[in-house]
Amino acid sequence: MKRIITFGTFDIFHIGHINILERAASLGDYLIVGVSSDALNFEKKNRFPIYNENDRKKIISSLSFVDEVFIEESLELKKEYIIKYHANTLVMGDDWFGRFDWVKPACDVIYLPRTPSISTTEIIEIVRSI
Ligand code: C2G
Repeated sequence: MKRIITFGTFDIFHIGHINILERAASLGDYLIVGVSSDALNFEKKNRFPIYNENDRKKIISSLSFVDEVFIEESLELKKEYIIKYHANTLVMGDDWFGRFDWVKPACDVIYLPRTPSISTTEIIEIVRSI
């Protein structure tokens, strides 16, 4: 059985998120998703997500092609999560291209193209400007 793992914030859930999760699921038999914690987001982006981690986790858990969801507390723990969840392949969007190659002894790494013209940041900017 091929186990896929992927990570993300998935704030203000949109079609780009669905597309990458669907494509990640299609590469294996079991999809595990690490949802970035609120604190990790603050560290990375200097702002808290619009939806809190429990709500973001609940949204991702409700998708039919997602099998298991956990909260990702740190970017540096990638390899530990991969081992803990027995993942064979790490899938990330290509905005992260090359950034997680260091986990490669633990599993394969695949970067998939992002869905063009949509992002959480753009949605926030559009809503702000209305
Ligand atoms: N994504 C995409 N197309 C978009 C927007 C996002 O394919 N138009 C993908 C990203 O490439 C990522 C996933 O959707 O693989 C989640 O995106 P974000 O919520 O922006 O995740 P991020 O904050 O980059 O967190 O450990 C890594 C981090 O947790 C990733």
